[in-house]
Amino acid sequence: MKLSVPVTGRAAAAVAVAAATLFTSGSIAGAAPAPEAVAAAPDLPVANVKAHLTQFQSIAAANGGNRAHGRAGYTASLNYVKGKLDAAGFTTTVQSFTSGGRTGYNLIADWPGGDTDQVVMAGSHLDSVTSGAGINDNGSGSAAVLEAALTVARTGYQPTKHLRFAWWGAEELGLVGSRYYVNNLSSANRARISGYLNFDMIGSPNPGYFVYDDDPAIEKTFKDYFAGIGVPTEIETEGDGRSDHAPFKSAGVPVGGLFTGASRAKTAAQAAKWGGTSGQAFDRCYHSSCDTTSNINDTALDRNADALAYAVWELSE
Ligand code: DTR
Ligand code: ZN
Ligand code: ZN
Repeated sequence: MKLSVPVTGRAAAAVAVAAATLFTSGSIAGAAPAPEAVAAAPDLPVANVKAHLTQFQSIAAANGGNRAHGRAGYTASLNYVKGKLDAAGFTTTVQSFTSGGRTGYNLIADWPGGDTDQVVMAGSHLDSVTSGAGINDNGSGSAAVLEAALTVARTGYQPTKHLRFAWWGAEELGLVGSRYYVNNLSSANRARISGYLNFDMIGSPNPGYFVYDDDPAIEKTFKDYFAGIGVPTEIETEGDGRSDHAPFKSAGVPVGGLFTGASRAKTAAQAAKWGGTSGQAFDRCYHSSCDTTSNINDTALDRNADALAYAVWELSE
């Protein structure tokens, strides 16, 4: 089983491309002062996010049908993500741990620059259950976080705060990788994390649009995005403590995130505002072998990936 050794992979410096910046140049005498320059988050092409999902599907097919902790499919998934990040100029670190007698791995990617006393993190678990490829759970979050990171590099974004992206191992065994990461942070490094954004299941086939209601500022950032595109949201109530934001929250880090639903059934009221099928689970293939690339709602994936980018840009500038 090939795993890239824990190295800091740094390719040639990313070609700096002027980030899309929205600002009012100068101000007319007597007018209100010009607003601060606000870096506008770019749109993440959903085709790019789906291309990563296709890779995850192929990886599962070539490795026993899954991408689960301790299996070849997980290692191959990590190598795929790491290879893209190394080529884009990220500093990557592979953190290993043991769970259930098998070795697991977290992948951490730091974007060089920014104030390392103010670290904005975005993360997702990369492992699937053993029963399938885990494309919605959680290839969707992993692919969107990857595409956001690659977009930071492609646009040469240089925010005030430091950006760190993470792909967790063994979430399905009980948030093992993310808890290992948080527990092994010094208190000083834990205090440096100004926020952790979690993305676990963001492309459900019968989607809802749920926003975590943990940190008010992060919650507002996500709600502002969805309000801006005219999509109503609800507070996420199914998952308190059920995904990788939980260890960060327990350590006092402000957290937030997005979710499109798992095995709970969509109500008639929810179907009236979001479309889809009432009385049917948000994801009928949750933890099943049918969680493949055909188990994704492209509109939900697109909207949540763009909301992810919006929040990363807004919270790091
Ligand atoms: N624990 C996740 C699925 C999950 C269930 N409820 C929530 C709420 C928020 C995020 C994720 C979830 C898993 O099976 O990976
Ligand atoms: Zn799961
Ligand atoms: Zn999950």
